[in-house]
Amino acid sequence: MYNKKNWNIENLFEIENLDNYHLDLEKKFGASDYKPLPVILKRGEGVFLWDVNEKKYYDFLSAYSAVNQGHCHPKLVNLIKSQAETLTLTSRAFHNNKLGEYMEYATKLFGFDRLLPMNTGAEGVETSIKLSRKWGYINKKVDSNQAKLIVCNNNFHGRTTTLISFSTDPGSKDFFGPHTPGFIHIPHGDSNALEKELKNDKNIVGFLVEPIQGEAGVNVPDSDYLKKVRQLCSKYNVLMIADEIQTGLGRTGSLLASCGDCDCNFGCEKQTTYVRPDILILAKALSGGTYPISAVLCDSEIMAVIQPGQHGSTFGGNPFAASIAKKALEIIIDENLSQNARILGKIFRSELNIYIKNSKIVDLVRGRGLLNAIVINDSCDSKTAWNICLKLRDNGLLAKPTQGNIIRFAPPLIITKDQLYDCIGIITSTLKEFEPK
Ligand code: IF1
Repeated sequence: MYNKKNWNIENLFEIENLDNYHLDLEKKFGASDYKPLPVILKRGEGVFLWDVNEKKYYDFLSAYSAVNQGHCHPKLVNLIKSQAETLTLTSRAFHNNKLGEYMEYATKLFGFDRLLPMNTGAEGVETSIKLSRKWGYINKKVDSNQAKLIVCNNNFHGRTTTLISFSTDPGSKDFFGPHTPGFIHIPHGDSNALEKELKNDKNIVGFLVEPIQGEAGVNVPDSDYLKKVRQLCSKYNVLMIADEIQTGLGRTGSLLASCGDCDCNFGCEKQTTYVRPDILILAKALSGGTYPISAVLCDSEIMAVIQPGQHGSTFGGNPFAASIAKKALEIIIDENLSQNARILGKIFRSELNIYIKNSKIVDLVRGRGLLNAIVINDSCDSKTAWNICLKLRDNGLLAKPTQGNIIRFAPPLIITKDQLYDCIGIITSTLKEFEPK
């Protein structure tokens, strides 16, 4: 605990207004697992954040796409208040009166038989690995303890010991071994590489894939990639596992990135571009950024492999989380957030492309919906992208670099056209400051 006795009231007042107060406390008492952009936030509403000095910012990270519905969405806040007064946690030792309705709503919305509730995204991915391994042993007669999953180079699926075991980022995995075995790597976006592996090994049970790689720098594969993946997984009787933790829930301009380039809210099974994974993992915006909630969806044949005592979580599926998740999904549908992301994303990329034509500092803009990134024309270990983000902050917009020279732009999906144009103005005028004279 910070020793407040050292400070008299006047002192404390002064310090509260001093940027370094909170920062110093974190520095002194926290772990060094993050290097945040130097801004101390205290309030959020919709697309905006305010720092401790009441400076207002556009949020262009959305807490890594968890706040698709906007900060402190009033419908979520009201629901949280009332559910907090009523019932929060029972554990799954007992039933509660919120879980079933949420499960029905979510499974019907996404078109799967069943939902398994967890908390963090990483737990959702872990759950999908357990499901697919056991499905393989039971349904595919995979050799005992030999189940393998195919994953992609440059993947990001979370931070648990098993998930970092198949990371290809040395910073994420080195010195945290021994690593969990049973993972095969292929390049993202390469269906030929997938088939080559599938042909070779009958013990492969699943292919775990981000439809668009987020942390790797918003890598969008060819438009027919997922379709080919689907066909290959079916051909070789392997589960297609879509990690839509970052790409799902409207972010890429459709309810799921697996919907591909399709305009409908969902119901996209009729659309030619929809690819239905065997296992779908959701998290982040499943709570609108209010609480850690994840979910794994699949059909009965797969879900049935987990029986009582074989998986679970103290908090997963609690009535607080279940009611929040249902509301968070309803907001995405009711407020047409997928469509908004689709339309505004196109504007964002086309406006930035106009800027890039005469730019020496920005190489390209890429993305889908409101998950976008610009690539800065400088080496990965340069400070340029970081310095641009500092300048963006000064100019009232918060974004964060990834991979050193890439800046991700992902505002809440409730952003309006006028706000977006305002932001494009901030971004392009900030970039201009970095163009060589
Ligand atoms: C950090 C990135 C985003 C994810 C996908 C699973 C998880 C994530 C596709 C795990 C989480 C987060 C975690 C956060 C940074 C962040 C991130 F830059 F690392 F890649 F969003 F872009 N699958 N991504 O993106 O979910 O367990 O965190 O709930 O770890 O620093 P989680």
